[in-house]
Amino acid sequence: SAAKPEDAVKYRQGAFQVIKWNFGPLVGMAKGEVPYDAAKAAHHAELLALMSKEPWAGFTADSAKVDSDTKPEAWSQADKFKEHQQAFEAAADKLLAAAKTGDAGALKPAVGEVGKSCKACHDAFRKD
Ligand code: ASC
Repeated sequence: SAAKPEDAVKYRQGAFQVIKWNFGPLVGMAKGEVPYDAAKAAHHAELLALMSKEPWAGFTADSAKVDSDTKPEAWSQADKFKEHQQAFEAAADKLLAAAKTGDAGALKPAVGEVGKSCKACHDAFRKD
């Protein structure tokens, strides 16, 4: 890749920030801490589903040597890392479908599944 390894790290970190920024309000609605708003839920879920596909481009081979929050296993166990990526993307797609129904009750379990996929990948591949 032509991208500098440090820029690849910044790219994936930026993507995760956008993901976090949009997942937060969905968690708030699922917990009842923020009033349910179908339009806002759909907006955040759209961005989450789109951005769920994006951080992976920043895990370039040569960025493995840049110190970051990512464990070396993300590269040495690439198949497993990919499975986690795909699980997250699938959960984000399901959350988008749930948000589009406009049914507040559908949001909570779908948000829970996304959160589980975040945590599973962090447990395996993110430094603590
Ligand atoms: C978040 C966030 C995560 C996930 C995870 C879910 O809001 O920043 O990394 O949810 O905590 O278990």
